[in-house]
Amino acid sequence: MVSEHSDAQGETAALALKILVAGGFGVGKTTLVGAVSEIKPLRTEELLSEAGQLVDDTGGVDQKVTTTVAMDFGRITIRSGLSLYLFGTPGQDRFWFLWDELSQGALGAVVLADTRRLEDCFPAVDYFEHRHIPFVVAVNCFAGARSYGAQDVSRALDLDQGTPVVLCDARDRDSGKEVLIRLVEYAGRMHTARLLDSVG
Ligand SMILES: Nc1nc2c(ncn2[C@@H]2O[C@H](COP(=O)(O)OP(=O)(O)OP(=O)(O)O)[C@@H](O)[C@H]2O)c(=O)[nH]1
Ligand SMILES: [Mg+2]
Repeated sequence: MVSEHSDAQGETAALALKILVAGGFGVGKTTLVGAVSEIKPLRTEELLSEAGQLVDDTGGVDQKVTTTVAMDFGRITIRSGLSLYLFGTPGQDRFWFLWDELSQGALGAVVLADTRRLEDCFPAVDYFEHRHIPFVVAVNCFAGARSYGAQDVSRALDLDQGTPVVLCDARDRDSGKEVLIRLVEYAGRMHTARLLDSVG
């Protein structure tokens, strides 16, 4: 989704870009969208039910009592005239059917990762790689998790060369904003390169 509109005087063209925030279960997607959003984020949280315990793998996320069942939505202005609409995906496998709809028209995606459960973000990495949607991997540095460098994570996930890996704290607004800026810059470069390829 890329939309442009002018203000009442028709002077400044505002650009709104759609960004997905994806990753495995309980990695901090809802937290990130809530931390950076300048509007009250829309959430679709439901209590983790006893029935769900059979299918929801809460190992490593002991404190977690709710989960996203449809999406998170928030908005952030990166700079004057450029805002991002953020769509947080549900983390659990049983909501995969929502991803195709959510990713329609997205400029790019943030794949959040937790180094204690790195394999949980493989499906998101695969999803965006196959669809050629530019993404950055943002390692949410939970307390108690051994710290790995960006290079280690990039190697462990077997990322294509150039795919940015950023360390972040999903609870921190500035940190989250930094991740989004990296994504917008990277996606901009990727789209320009593709455009040049297609005319060259
Ligand atoms: N210590 C620490 N806790 C965090 C951090 N980010 C999120 N949390 C906590 O981790 C839990 C999971 O966060 P959520 O934001 O709900 O994760 P999610 O990825 O949206 O989860 P699902 O939608 O269920 O897949 C919450 O209890 C957060 O308070 C972090 O950076 N550090
Ligand atoms: Mg969530």
